[in-house]
Amino acid sequence: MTADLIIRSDHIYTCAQEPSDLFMDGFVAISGGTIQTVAGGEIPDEICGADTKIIDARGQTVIPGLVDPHTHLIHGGSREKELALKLKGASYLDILKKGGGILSTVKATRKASHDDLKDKAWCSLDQMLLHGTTTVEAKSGYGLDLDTEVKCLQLAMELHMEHPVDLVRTYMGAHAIPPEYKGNPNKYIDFMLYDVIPHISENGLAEFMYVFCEEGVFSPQQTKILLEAGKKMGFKLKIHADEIIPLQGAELAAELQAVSADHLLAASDEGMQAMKEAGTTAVLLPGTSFYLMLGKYAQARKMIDMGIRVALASDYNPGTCPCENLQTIMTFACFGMHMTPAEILPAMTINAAHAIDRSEVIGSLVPGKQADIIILNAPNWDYVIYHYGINHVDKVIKNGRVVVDNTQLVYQGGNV
Ligand code: IZC
Ligand code: ZN
Repeated sequence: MTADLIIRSDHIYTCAQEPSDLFMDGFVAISGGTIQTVAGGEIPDEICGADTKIIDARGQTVIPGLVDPHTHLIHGGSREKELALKLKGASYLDILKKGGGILSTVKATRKASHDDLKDKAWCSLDQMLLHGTTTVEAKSGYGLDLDTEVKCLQLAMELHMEHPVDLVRTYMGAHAIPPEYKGNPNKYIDFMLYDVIPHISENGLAEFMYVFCEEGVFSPQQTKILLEAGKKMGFKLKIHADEIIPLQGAELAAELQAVSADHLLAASDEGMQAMKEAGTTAVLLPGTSFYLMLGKYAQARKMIDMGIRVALASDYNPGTCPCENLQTIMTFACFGMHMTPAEILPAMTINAAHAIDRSEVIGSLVPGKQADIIILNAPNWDYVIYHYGINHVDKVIKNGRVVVDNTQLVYQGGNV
């Protein structure tokens, strides 16, 4: 069968299986939006038809499209005014207690029209795509009431259908206690358990459920009740675990067989061991550690050495990491957490795909997988991490179609 598109390069990192995951001279052939062949050597004549397009990426680096498994993509407004408060010493939880932080974004999101939310999220998705991200997990959690949560999750589906970037949806009603339930957290939890979670499940509005388990927000006991209910209603689970205070979130993630536990700066050794045994992916968010000025990062080295699957994500959100660019996150992963370039690459591709239960379809250059591929203006992968602060992405191929070319967006009307 002839290919629609063939990419030739001397640095193709497939992220399939070490050590055979780098072709120093080879090609990737794509047909019907799917990877057909990845091989070393010359391109065989029989896959080149009259309409086959060939991209010569020799001198450049070819890797799978980046996967961002933790974002808060859809929200209204921005929170730049909190920056000065933070610099004066106010903590993230102090700002939240004063009705700022998450609750100010809730107010802005409730007020925003569908089109305003869509335009803002679309711009963010364009930025992500320009920087090499081809699949994004998106959490709700800035509506909290039923209508706004549903509005945001429906919008995420609309964006998935219309924008080239693929979206995976997560319900996160358990992000903060909304003002209408102030002082009455149990009533809000009942509202989620009996009204919102069943509605979202019955209408197929989200695949995952996530709870912000943190001191002063949702306790481990409340988290467990919510996630167990979600699991019974068919959701896959994710947990905000041990970011600031150790609350045995990693242990809980393992116990509930969560797909991922996210943050983990304060995770215990026992919790990490339990995650390893349960096969729970660790999603680390070093951009957030940097932006919160914590002076501390998750123990990526220890987790990798223990054999835990480690993924990286942006945590793109208006409070603790307003950054869509995964290449910036790579800088913090390397220089903050001491992950090597060879560890960062799978953490942003195949391991990130595992974190959203998509490892069968994306995350590596393997025949039969979706043809999501990026071509970087760099002679090899290590160079991308080494030369920081610029966008290395030259081309993005999404589902076999070129959507970023020569560093510019070239898709038409979305719907790739
Ligand atoms: O809006 O501050 N961590 N939730 C939990 C966030 C960060 C997002 C925000
Ligand atoms: Zn987050």
